[in-house]
Amino acid sequence: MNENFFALLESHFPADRSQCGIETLHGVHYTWDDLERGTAQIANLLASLKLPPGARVAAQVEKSPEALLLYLATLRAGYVFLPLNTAYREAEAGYFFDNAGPSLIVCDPANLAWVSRVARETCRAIVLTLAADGASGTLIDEAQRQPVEFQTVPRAADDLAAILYTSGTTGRSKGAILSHRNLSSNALTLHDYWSWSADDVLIHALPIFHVHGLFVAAHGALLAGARMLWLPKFDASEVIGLMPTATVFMGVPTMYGRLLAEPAFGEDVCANMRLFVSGSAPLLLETFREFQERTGHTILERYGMTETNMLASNPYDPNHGGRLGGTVGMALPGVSIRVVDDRGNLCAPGEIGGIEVHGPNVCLGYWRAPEKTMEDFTPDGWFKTGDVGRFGGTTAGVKAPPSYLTIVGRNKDLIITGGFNVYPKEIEGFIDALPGVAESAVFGVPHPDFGEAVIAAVVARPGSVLVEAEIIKLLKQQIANFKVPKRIHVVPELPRNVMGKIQKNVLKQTYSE
Ligand code: MCA
Ligand code: AMP
Repeated sequence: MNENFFALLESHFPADRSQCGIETLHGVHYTWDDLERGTAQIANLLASLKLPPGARVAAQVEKSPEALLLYLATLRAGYVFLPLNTAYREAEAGYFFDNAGPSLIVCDPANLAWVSRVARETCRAIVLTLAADGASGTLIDEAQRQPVEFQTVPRAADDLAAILYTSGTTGRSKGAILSHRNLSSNALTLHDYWSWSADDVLIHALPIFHVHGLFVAAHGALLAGARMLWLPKFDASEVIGLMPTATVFMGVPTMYGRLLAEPAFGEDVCANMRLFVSGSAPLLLETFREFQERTGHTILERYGMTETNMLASNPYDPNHGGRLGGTVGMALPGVSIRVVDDRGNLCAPGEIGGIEVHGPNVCLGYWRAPEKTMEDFTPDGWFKTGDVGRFGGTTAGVKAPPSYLTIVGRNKDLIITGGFNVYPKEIEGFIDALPGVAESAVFGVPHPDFGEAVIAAVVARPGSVLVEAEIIKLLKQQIANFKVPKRIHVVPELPRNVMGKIQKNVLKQTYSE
């Protein structure tokens, strides 16, 4: 049996392939036939490039249906997909090219010059382009000349399908290596658990360079043979405009906050909807409750990671239990979750400890980093999430059954801003390298829109004068915009404890407002 994840998706395409699979904001329809033929053409192009077995295909392109086809075609051709955030600047992308060693990079035509140069200096990949409109670029030009049929390349369940980089606590990103089994097991589980059907219509407004948009949302619709309304990016009023014709929406908490900020958003708009899913960051109980009051719908919060795909979810089916705000629900079928204390002993219900996970959804490890894989897996093969939580217990006066997991914090120094992860250490490295900076501390503070905002406290070298706007400008030239601190506080010294460790909690308190 061919365990290639694309073969599974393809076997679920609707019998009538003339139906619409993807519809854009401009009313362009991509039928299932188009998806079949488009992926075949790109897969034929990839095959014609004679990439080595296991080759990585990196994509740093704007969201378009063709960008999704590139992902699917990479799987279909038996290669390994490596999506990159479009916000990454040269130095960031260069690290990924160097570390992952892709054989092919597909980039935006506007970035061709620097991507080609960095590719030459790092991985010597072939570089093709795909424009934001999806209709132009050398990838499309060359794919259009290819045959519209392609025999999906056989893959074993443990063969690599994708590498997704996740920020590392030491400042360097780690590539989570995901197999075809990782993708198929999670997609099949969510298909059943969230009751996907061919009648569903998904509003797809998430970026497709992360697990949430690329896997959870897109796989759900593809596996159900359901139509996707494809937005290049999230825009609250556009989403509200589409909602009366849709049934499913998936978003990060910032998106729910932005929907609620629109006066036009309410029960009428949501009348046709059956499912709202939230994840990637904690959903505030206030947002959960306000959403319920305004729309009559209860958001389903679930919990996932790049390394594990989805691991826990509130129930869809009321017979399995209620959706409890503040919790991330139960371990998904086939996934095991345990909460352990510092010595690795299981915590009793209500007790807080480290969350660990095991199952066919968990990645095979980190790309070319066996020591990091060793660090993040226990000797008995469980993955340490770095999140802290408990089963059961009471949140805001509501007692959760012992099967419900609540995340109460993280034991990793991580900021989640609008669903994107930022590791303070990485940003501190960039700030400390700026002229006139003696040292810095980067931390997160509550933010009404992004959930958390990145903030920095910076100490100047003797004789230097630091200006906030200047530091922000310099950082924007080097790192993705979402990582750039929203505020920089120039301080005479950083608060330290008796051991000399910087007290980020003190900084957080001081600058929370
Ligand atoms: C944009 N900016 C941000 C963010 N996004 N700053 C901090 N955090 C962000 N998330 C910057 C912009 O570059 C701009 O900077 C300024 O903030 C205002 O941008 P705005 O126009 O308001 O933002 P936007 O373009 O509307 O984007 C907001 C967004 C977006 C739609 C919420 O961030 C987004 O799509 N987030 C989803 C992330 C996601 O998919 N995460 C899934 C990870 P300037 O003013 O300087 O130009 S997968 C995952 O976590 C796991 C597996 C899971 O469980 O799902
Ligand atoms: P990433 O590295 O982008 O895969 O982010 C994974 C992290 O996002 C997890 O380790 C959690 O800290 C966080 N996360 C994902 N879903 C939720 C959720 N529903 N509630 C709280 N945190 C979440």
